[in-house]
This record gives sequence, C-alpha cells and structure tokens, in this order.
Amino acid sequence: MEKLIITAAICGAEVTKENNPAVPYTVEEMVREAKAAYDAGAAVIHVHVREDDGTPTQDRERFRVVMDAIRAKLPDVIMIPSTGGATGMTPEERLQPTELYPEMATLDCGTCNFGDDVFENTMPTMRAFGKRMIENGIKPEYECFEIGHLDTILTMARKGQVPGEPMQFNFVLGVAGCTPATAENLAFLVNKIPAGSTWTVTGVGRSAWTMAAVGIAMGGNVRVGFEDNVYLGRGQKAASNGELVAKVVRLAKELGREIATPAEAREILGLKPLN
Ligand code: KMH
Ligand code: ZN
Repeated sequence: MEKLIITAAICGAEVTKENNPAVPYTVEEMVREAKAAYDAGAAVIHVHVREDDGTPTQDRERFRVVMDAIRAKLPDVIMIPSTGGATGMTPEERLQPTELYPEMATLDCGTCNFGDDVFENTMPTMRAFGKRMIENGIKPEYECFEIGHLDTILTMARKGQVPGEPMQFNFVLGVAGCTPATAENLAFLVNKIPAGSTWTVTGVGRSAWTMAAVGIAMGGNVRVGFEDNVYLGRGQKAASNGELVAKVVRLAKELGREIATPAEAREILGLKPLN
C-alpha cells in the first residue's frame, strides 16, 4: 500500500473556542496548531482563516498572512486553502484564496444540508471555481459530502469544466444532513473514482475515528482536525490538533501503514516537487 497522507484541518469555519479552547483564530494560534499537527505526522494542512475574534473570513490578505506564517515555520508542508468558507458566503468571497496561486485548494462538489444551514454550491458556482483553478494551475481537492456529489464532479471533469485526472477526492462523511459515515458508503464512493485517483476520508464528529481506521485499512488517506472533531475519545477534548494527528499515526502503525512525508505526499498527489 502507498504511504498514508495525513491532513490536518486545524481550524474550520464553524467550530469555536467554546467547543474547544485550543481552536486557533489568530495568526500565532494558526501557526502553533499547524506545527503541532506537522510535528505529529501531518503532511497537509487544510487552511481556513478567522479574524482574531473567531469570525470566519475568506479575505485574501488574511489567507496570505496566515499561509506565509505557516510556510515560514514549515517550509515543505502542503497547504490546501478552503474555497468553501462558511455557509452563507458568496462565491466571490470564497474564491479569494485562489488569487494566491496555492498548489491545491478545495472545490466543493454540490449543494447540501449542513446542520441547520444549507451549503450552497450551484452548478454555475462550481463551473466558475473549476475555471479559476484551471486558469491558475491549482489542483483541486474535490470535497464530496453527498454520494451524488461524486457523479456531479466526474461529469464536470469529463466536460473539461474542472481540472481532470489525476483527481484527489475528500469524502467528508457524517455531516448532519448529508451522507452518513459508514464503511459501506465509503466503499461505494471509492469504487466509483477513476483509476489513478487518490482519496482521503474525513469522518465528522464521533465517526472521525472509525472512518480513520477504515480509510487506513482500505489504502486511502485520512483527514482529522478541529474542523471535523474536537475529541480524542469520549468526553476527552484534544489539547491540540497534534494529538488528533498522533492518534491517526498510532492507528496506522497498528495497521501496518507508514506515514508519508510532505515530499512523498507531493509525489502521491501528483504535485510538483519543491526545488
Ligand atoms: N465550512 C463548510 C461549510 C471546504 O473547506 O471546502 C465548508 C467547508 C468546505 O469547510
Ligand atoms: Zn474546510
């Protein structure tokens, strides 16, 4: 099996310090959490940004400052900024981090319920995001929250509306109102992706650990982090994203998967090596 790429979604747009006081908002806190995750074994950081008071933002300059600060501390880490932002943001707001020409960015593959909210990704929005990523040479991480999202994005790729193969998928399972986090649902999705694609699984809430174990066993990659889950175990809040990543590393060791370095992750994902 390929080595395991661990992604840390350190911040998200919805989780707050009330959920876990270690959730990062400031630039310093973001760097602290990215470093803790990287030191524990994460090759990839999924980046959302916040104002200092915790308000989610897609402001290009805030992304620039945060990503530059992380880059200064972790020169080889792969960063995947969010173009999802928070529910209710406009497509124009959400696209801002693509103006920084990141090597990757998320591209969300359809509209869905998101707890009590609706996460809106219309076809015109997705076409605009795909066009921008083609123009700016950005490799998308295709985030699928629903089973139908996968067919949607595969059709768009066939039409040349979004970047094509090799594609990287992130199956985010267990969001309230979306496809449940079960091994059966994950296997159904993985069986439909084109040969040569790569994939990651993200289990939201208490499903984080079962999905991590299933993803490791199936030969996929795993995302954990405060965006998705703030608990190490029942009632036990993680002190940092590093603790969440360390638990994935322990599971992987038990199951015989080695952990990919950022350079190995770049190769597996088909990204250009760093000079
Ligand atoms: N915050 C969610 C509504 C992404 O990063 O692309 C969307 C999200 C997806 O987090
Ligand atoms: Zn996200």
